[in-house]
Amino acid sequence: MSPPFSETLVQRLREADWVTVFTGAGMSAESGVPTFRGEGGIWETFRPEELASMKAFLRNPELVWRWYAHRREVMGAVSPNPGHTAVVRLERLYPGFAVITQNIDNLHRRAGSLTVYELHGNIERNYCAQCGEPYQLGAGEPADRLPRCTACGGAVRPDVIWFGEILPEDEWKGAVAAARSSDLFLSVGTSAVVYPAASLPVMARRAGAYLVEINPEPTPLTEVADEFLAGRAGEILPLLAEVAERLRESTMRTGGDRE
Ligand code: BV8
Ligand code: ZN
Repeated sequence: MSPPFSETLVQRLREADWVTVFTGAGMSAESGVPTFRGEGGIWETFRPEELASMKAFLRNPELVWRWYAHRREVMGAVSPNPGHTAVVRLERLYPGFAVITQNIDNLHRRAGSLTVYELHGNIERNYCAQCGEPYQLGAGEPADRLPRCTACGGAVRPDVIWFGEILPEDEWKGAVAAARSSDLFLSVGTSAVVYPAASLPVMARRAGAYLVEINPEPTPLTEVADEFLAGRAGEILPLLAEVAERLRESTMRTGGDRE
């Protein structure tokens, strides 16, 4: 089946120097990680502020810790899906490449992606909310009991960015530089409602990137994007990677001159 990609997208896949893939929870849906806002999403049962915020943690650290312990367990038990692997295949084809993810599940790194900007942190890292000391969960430690900092006895929290918290500076700077360098910017599996992350696709487009959105549903980004590919990440990204490999290999074989 020939892929449903436009001439412009094919041309960018052939000629891009820099490709960026921006991902949200929909990227991991096919691995079995529930999204946030869709049906069956984790936030159907309560509002995000109730748990993904410092206020919630201060009010009830045990509850928030248990919620993340549950999510860590889910994320640890799943594997990267063909969408993640396709992103790794794409990374090998372009001199400039970055993954910018809002996901905290570490699945891009586990799939083998090398340049990954984790805007909202990583659930596998924890630190003391009091003194900032990193905290390594002990192997035999009961996962759902709130750990205490070995240095100061403070409550330990997951190294994720909660609402109202600023994004890690290096990750944000790297993501902005990648967006601004992109010839092709793929926004995959995100509802594009959380800021400042959701400003990156538009930033990329303003800087000259061809903006492609991959999602089974339209989002607020759809009307801004140059191309909307309706479908699942695990189905469309492998098709994209296949086309890109064919195009880039033929370019390499003919020594880089355009057909
Ligand atoms: C900050 C980590 C301030 C924790 C998360 C009013 C207007 C605008 C902005 C604001 C506002 N009020 C407050 C704000 C700012 C706020 C914000 O944007 N709120 C939104 C909700 C309105 N932002 C913040 O607070 C940020 N910090 O602004 O700081 C500041 C500034 C200066 C100085 C001091 C402070 C911090 C935001 C980070 C919050 N942390 N997560 C955790 O995970 O528990 S957000 C959370 O949402 C996740 O990171 C998630 O990734 C992110 C975005 O969600 P998505 O990834 O898009 O997931 P979602 O479920 O929504 O969508 C999934 C999509 O996938 C759907 O479209 C679906 O159709 C699609 N899909 C499903 N299956 C598939 C698929 N796609 C492809 N394939 C499939 N198979
Ligand atoms: Zn401490």
